[in-house]
Amino acid sequence: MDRLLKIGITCYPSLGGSGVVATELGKLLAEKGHEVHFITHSVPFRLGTFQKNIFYHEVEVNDYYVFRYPPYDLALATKMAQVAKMEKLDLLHVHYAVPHAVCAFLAKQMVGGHVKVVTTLHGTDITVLGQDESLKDLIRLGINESDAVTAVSQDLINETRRVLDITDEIDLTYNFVDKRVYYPRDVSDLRGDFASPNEKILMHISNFRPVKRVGDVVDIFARVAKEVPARLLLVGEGPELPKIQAKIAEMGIEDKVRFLGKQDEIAQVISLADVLLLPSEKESFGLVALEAMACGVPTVGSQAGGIPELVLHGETGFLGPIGDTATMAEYAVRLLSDEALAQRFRKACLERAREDFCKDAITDQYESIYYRVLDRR
Ligand code: GMT
Repeated sequence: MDRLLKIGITCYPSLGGSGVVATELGKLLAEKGHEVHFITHSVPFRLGTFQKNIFYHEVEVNDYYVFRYPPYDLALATKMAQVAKMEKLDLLHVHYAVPHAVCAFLAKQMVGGHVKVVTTLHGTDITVLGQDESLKDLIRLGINESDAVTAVSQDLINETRRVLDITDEIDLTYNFVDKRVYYPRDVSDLRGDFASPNEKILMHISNFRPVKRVGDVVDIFARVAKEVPARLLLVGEGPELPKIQAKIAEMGIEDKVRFLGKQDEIAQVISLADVLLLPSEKESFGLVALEAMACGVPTVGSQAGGIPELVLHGETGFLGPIGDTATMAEYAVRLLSDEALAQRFRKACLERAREDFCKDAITDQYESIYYRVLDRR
């Protein structure tokens, strides 16, 4: 067996998929005996209760009067360096190039080159921030100074190379689900609260940012509801929410739509759905579609970014061009009105989540990247 490691993990502790993946990975590494130190501004929302081998170090920002803006990034870099020295960390695994890989680079300068830096790209740093000329050099620095870089889809690797002219190796490490948590839940007693027995449930879960195209979710649903008795459940919070509420009122479909807000028990919530809608403009991976897949729920969505690497068109879901709500609605109707097809998709979803996105295989992949960079010493 390879030696056990001391690993620092930094992520956005309260942010969607990347925070979930970083935290779950840390927990799995700790289960395998590694010592994991989360270095973040608040406790990661999925960390849960006390667990052996897991430590949490809070980044506190000093608000000295000379600072117009309290410098979080510098406080993070300093904390990373302190923890790395005090706990004798082998490496820092950071999620997002900006600011985390750049902070890790600074920490490494303070501690010395023996601490390695592994950076995982999740999308927004490349597809959104990478478009900003003023940030490009900073993102490139974070990536080029990392000892290894991973990305959550092949599409994101291609995009990183294209947008930032990166030529170094980038490892493909897909996101994963824990089948002990994500499996089809028996929600028969809950379903009646949201739909009558003859109605299908369509669901969308996101942070309601413009890239999620939640307006398209509503358009797809309105088209579907003309053909199949159905309800729409919207899960999450975010900047587009008021606009979406207004749109639903304008279309006169409030009685068919429920807003569930932010939910923690995602496996339970997703299990209520017959179809997940994910018509995003950009999506480096689409973790929610994997969570749905693991619960036996197919996705109808767009062909954006890494979604086609996850959702197999015609097998575990259907994908249409971005913005083509008519096509996506047709696909949803097809799935919702053909029980044999729906059963086939459900089975394929469960198999694919278990076989291709299993937590053990992907944790092993990260571990071998860690050993690779440490062996380069
Ligand atoms: O989608 C978001 O807005 C949140 C963001 C995040 O940091 O969690 O998601 C990104 O990382 C996820 C985990 O790897 C991916 O599943 C999402 O596709 C990716 N979002 C985008 O690319 C827009």
